[in-house]
Amino acid sequence: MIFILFSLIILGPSVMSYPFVSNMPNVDSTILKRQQSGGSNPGGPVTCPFNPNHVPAPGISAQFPYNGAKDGLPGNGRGGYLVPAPGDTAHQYTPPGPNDIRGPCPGLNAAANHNFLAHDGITTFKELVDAQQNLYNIGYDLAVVLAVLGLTLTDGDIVTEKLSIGCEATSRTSFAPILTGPEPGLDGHNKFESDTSLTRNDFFLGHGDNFSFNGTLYKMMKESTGGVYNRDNLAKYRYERYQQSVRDNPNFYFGPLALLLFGAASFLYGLMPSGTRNYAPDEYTISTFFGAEKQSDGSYKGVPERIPDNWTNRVPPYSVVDVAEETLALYLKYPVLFGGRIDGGEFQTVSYGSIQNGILGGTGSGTVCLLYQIATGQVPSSLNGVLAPVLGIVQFATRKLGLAMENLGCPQPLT
Ligand code: HEM
Ligand SMILES: *[C@@H]1O[C@H](CO)[C@@H](O)[C@H](O)[C@H]1NC(C)=O
Ligand SMILES: *[C@@H]1O[C@H](CO)[C@@H](O)[C@H](O)[C@H]1NC(C)=O
Ligand SMILES: CC(=O)N[C@H]1CO[C@H](CO)[C@@H](O)[C@@H]1O
Repeated sequence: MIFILFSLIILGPSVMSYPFVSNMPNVDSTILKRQQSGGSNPGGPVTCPFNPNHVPAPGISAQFPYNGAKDGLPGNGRGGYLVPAPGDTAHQYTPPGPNDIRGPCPGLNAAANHNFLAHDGITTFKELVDAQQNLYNIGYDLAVVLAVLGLTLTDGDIVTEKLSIGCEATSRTSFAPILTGPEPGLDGHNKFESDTSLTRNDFFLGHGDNFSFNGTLYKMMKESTGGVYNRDNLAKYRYERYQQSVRDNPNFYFGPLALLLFGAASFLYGLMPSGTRNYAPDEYTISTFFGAEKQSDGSYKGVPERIPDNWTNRVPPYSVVDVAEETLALYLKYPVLFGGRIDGGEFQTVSYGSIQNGILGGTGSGTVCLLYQIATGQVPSSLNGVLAPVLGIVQFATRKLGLAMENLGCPQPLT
């Protein structure tokens, strides 16, 4: 907490990239109100499961090579195969036990439930990059961008390169908890985790729990889309969620990182559909990945996420350019303002990169570079209370992204 405040108030560059925050008359209480995590709050270390038996993900083998991604390096990018591979017992579905951490991302939860990530939910940069390629056939460039975002925006540890896919497990991710301060993991709010998720509560409305599956929201998504989770229907549902949050959430914040929610929405039709079902983004597929189990009374209960039976992944890799184009396409169907409000006050817009006065500018390459800008550390992160602030993260991200994104022509960060 101290570190979050510290980085927002002291670090000029971070504040400038968040004018919405810096313009607030009362920055301290604002941040405090939005960042009540940690301790025994939802997502905090007190209630976070602890599994003393950390077993790294088994990875691929000569017998079951998937697309050949290992050690955080590029695989061959060729998808269209069954996952798990027939006979590959190492990657069969294994539900999480009470000591295993799961979080807000159905894609990573499913990966951990099939041992593409360490089953206890404490994963690494390399596991994330490998799993995204081998399981989903995500392109190497996007796999690296998402893994960098996971580690930097949500306070994984850039020294150990470890990250909790859910609640705060600093004792297991940090190289030195005293130096790094708390590392909240993917549950940490308003860095990666944002308001207006598809199936997660807004932070404020959920009393701090914005990461658990919410069956009411899943049902709304199903009814709004008619169970066809394509671009048009998800664009509409995302717009409805935005309106719902504007109406109900006096502390609604839809900042630059909310862009990532559009990207995640595109995963429902871009990554989850199966070749054995003609790549249809249908109810069976989506409910299985989301762990949404329909009850006899018509409500939905959260159960562990899994890969649908007889599932084959997409054939061409899903790249950064793909996700940027889909992000923009989803946004442009129902353009909304980026910004937020405090205690029901007036809505204030943000400007950041190709988002100006709350409006996302309409070019695919602008959106690619916006993702790059977010990934290279120009957004506040709590990691930097004591470690070389911002610069360390920028260097980490730039180093990781160099190979993956150097050809995209985005302005390079100053390091
Ligand atoms: C390193 C890689 C990844 C990281 C760090 C990551 C992280 C996250 C986080 C923090 C959220 C919560 C956002 C929010 O609700 O505010 C999220 C949501 C989501 N992620 Fe991921 N993710 C990754 C990869 C994937 C993959 C590979 C898939 C799918 C195959 C996926 C699918 C989704 C979906 C569909 C949501 C939206 C859930 C909802 O709104 O209910 N993610 N992810
Ligand atoms: C789920 O979301 C609905 C709609 O926003 C909300 O009314 C309800 O309180 C949420 N349920 C839980 C358990 O948080
Ligand atoms: C699984 O998918 C394959 C490839 O499309 C198909 O040949 C097979 O019949 C399917 N099996 C089941 C059990 O659905
Ligand atoms: C603090 C709080 O409201 N926690 C609730 C959030 O939502 C989950 C279910 O999604 C409840 O089990 C928690 O009690």
